[in-house]
Amino acid sequence: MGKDNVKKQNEIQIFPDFDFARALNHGGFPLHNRDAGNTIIWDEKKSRFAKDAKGFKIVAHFPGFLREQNLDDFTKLCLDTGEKIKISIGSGADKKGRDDPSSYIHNVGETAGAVGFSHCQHAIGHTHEKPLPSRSILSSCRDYDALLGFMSAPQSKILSQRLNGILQEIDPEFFGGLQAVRSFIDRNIASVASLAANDPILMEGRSLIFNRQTPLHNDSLDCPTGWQFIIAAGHFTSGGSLYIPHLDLSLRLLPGDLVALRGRVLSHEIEPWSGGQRISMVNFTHESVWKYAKVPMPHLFSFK
Ligand SMILES: O=C(O)CCC(=O)C(=O)O
Ligand SMILES: [Fe+2]
Repeated sequence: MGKDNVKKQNEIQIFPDFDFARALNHGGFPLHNRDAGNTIIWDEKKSRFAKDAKGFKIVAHFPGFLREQNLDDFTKLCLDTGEKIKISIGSGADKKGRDDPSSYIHNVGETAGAVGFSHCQHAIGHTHEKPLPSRSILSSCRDYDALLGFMSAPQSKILSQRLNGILQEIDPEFFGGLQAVRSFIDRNIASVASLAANDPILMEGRSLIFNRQTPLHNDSLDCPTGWQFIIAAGHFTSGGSLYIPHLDLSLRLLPGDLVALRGRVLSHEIEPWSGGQRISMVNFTHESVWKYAKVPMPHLFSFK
């Protein structure tokens, strides 16, 4: 897709060659190549949306979302948590995919590893059973204390509330569905309800990632019509952008920057970075949890 094909309207950029509904139902859209020279780069401190050919919102970019003391406090909380749980590499379910050990950058004095600590999730192949807290939260009293400490720390609670607010703004229908999922959980799954009582984030899924140059993937368990949030923290100073080959779009993802994307359909990867520690937190919601709670997911024709 050439740059000339893209119509700009204030902070909304239309990608006329990409049709989200078709990509979701039939696939078949080419993955562009970052090196071909036509890449659209969003590297300014300006909030923007990307919409597809039919005007569906598919990406939202909020550079500078977390700033100054809030960013420093969040970075510190992430590093302290990683240290307390003795975070490690490649122990998750996806160690041959996006969590391949070779994707981590090892630098002296920096942390490398990832931990998933969803309020609730289904074990693979057990989507008819109750979704329960991630095993990582309950693997030891030490980890329970550290991860619950992360969730209920003031800086992460405030961040969670702000992320809920952003979601409500960009997709009120999806936000309403998530509220219905939460209310089902509160009524039916005591262990999850007790975690959620300490942590306002509505998306039940979360991972915290240190120094991973996340390779190209799509999040195949996420809600098809849903969103995932990626927020960067740490000390790196350049690079580390998020590249979306379907759109040939590279988005700045420096410490404090937030990207929301429909990550089930739009594949994405992290570009190399420099200047220090990279941290990212991903918030997401799995289709199987909505199905278990019998909450309808937004239909393609209803979102904008
Ligand atoms: O490393 C990142 O920030 C991207 C992570 C991601 O896309 C994922 O875990 O699904
Ligand atoms: Fe992802």
